[in-house]
Amino acid sequence: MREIVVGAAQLGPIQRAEPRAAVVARLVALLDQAKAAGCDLVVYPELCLTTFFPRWFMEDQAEVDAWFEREMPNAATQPLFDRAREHGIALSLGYAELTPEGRHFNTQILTDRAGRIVGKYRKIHLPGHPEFDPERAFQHLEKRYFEPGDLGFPVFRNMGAWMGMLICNDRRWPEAYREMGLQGVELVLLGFNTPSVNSQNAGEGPEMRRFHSDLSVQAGAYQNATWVVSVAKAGVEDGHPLNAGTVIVDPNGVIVARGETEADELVVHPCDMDATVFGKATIFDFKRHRRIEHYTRIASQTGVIRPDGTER
Ligand code: CDV
Repeated sequence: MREIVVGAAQLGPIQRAEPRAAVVARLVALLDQAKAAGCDLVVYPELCLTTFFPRWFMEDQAEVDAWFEREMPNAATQPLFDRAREHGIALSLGYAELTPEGRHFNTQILTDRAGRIVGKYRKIHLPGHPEFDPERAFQHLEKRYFEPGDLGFPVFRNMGAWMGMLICNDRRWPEAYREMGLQGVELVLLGFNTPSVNSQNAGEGPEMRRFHSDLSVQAGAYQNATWVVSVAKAGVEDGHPLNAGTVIVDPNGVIVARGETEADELVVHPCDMDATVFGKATIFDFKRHRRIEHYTRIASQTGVIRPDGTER
């Protein structure tokens, strides 16, 4: 048995005017709850230090850059890192990263129990659009404010387990899990901000969105025999509802713990890394069963090309 007690630290809404210090105080409060609950590792959502700013159209780069962190930890987040080290709890959290070279990424990091950063992932599947879109009910400008991640899908050894990270839209792409599955991942940590309605399809509401989210993480877990911890930012941010749906999924694809609110909430589950062994050794023993000679299209073609040569 290799048990890691995981706390999925769902966040309620963060309003545009809420300063980082107030948000970090909420993250620390969840960390204290996690300590009381016996957690070894706490996972926070995507862009967890600010409101989901890609919904706002901005042209002034200085205004955009104000949402980004130039270093991690920094003055605002140091109290979180200090408390995590004090408690001996590892962290994974998402934030907007501005590199010294001026590059912008939607990033998630992983620390060990001493508060040292041992892993970094930069979001690869960026949804949305780069310019203001008057056709949409609201904007989703990730393609404007971030560039696609440049680190691939790395897997890290931490706390005696193999851990990887995904960010929000990545959870819908089977290739993302499989890249980590092929590195033996046992625990996938991911955070998300999913609007409760589809900006291009008013008929797609919260229930369908929840179904798609669950379906994606359950499939990713089962098909790679890995735990998946999927953590929401939820509730209404400046009039814009975000779907809840925090879940912890076991390597059979079963949801073993679920958030019940749209507020700050800690969802806890003891995750045995050895529960991944059976699936990895049998039905998803990749070495015995994969047929890569038939998968070349996956890594050489992006969009659809029909057998008659037409594209969609
Ligand atoms: N932050 C996200 O990546 N959100 C997308 C929405 C736009 C569909 C998601 O996949 O949940």
